[in-house]
Amino acid sequence: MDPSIEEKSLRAALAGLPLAEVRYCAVTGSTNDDAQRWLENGAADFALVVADQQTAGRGRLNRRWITAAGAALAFSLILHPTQAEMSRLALLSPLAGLAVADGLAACCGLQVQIKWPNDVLLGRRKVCGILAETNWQAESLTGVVLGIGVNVAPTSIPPADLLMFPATSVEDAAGRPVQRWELLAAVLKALFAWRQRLGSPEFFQAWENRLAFKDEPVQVQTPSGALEGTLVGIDAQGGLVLRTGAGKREVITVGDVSLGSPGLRPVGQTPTKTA
Ligand code: BT5
Repeated sequence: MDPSIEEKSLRAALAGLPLAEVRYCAVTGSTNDDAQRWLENGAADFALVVADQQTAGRGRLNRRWITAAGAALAFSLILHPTQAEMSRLALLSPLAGLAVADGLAACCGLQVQIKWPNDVLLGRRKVCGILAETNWQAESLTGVVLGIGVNVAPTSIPPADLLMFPATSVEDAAGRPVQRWELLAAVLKALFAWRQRLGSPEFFQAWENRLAFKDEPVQVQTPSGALEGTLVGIDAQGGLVLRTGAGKREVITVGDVSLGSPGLRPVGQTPTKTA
């Protein structure tokens, strides 16, 4: 579609939301990189960068995120954390996960699971990835960039050999076409609402209710090695709680979760231990 028509339709869908400013790019490297630069040049709270296509989209740990043209949502929201939010920065990516969950429920009637820390799954396949990044100048926090990518049309799903975990799209799950800017508006609306309740009991309850693989055997790859155990839940800081075979409680703050059952391991990943 003509980029100016896309942009008009995007701006119409976002009208009425309390966004500071919206920048639209037909093609960019990474909306998170654009948002970081904008933040350094004075972007306000709730400034938003949206791209139709990314050529250098990023995941966590410098992994790649693929955004095909005309088929996905790729956007980055700039936040200036309040004093209260400063002590809860780790909850900003689950905030995005809850927003995507509510947006998909409101817009498409879909029920998602959140794979800790912040992948959004439909039917145990990844439909959305989230990358929250802080921006510091010397000792002070300039702001946070909350980057969100959602596979909307089936053509947004990357080839299986590029995936760590099986993927799907919103339209595959909904069984009908979805207007992506309407979905974006629903996600942002939910994000504004959850931000008011960041770290509240309802926030943790909603997160736990959608937590993927609860009470199931999982394997977690952490920077210091792999851990296996039963997924118990989330602690008050947003860490993942596992109960290992020896009955020990382990809290993990950084890692990638996969199911302990061999059939559902991330694509291409082999277990370090057999159960
Ligand atoms: C993520 O990282 O899932 C975070 C992705 C964040 C993307 C958004 S898009 C807007 C903003 N701008 C950016 O540059 N980034 C953000 P991680 O958990 O590390 O997962 C990365 C892995 O997901 C890759 O290694 C692939 O296996 C897989 N992957 C890549 N593209 C995918 C896609 N479109 N759908 C499903 N899985 C994908």
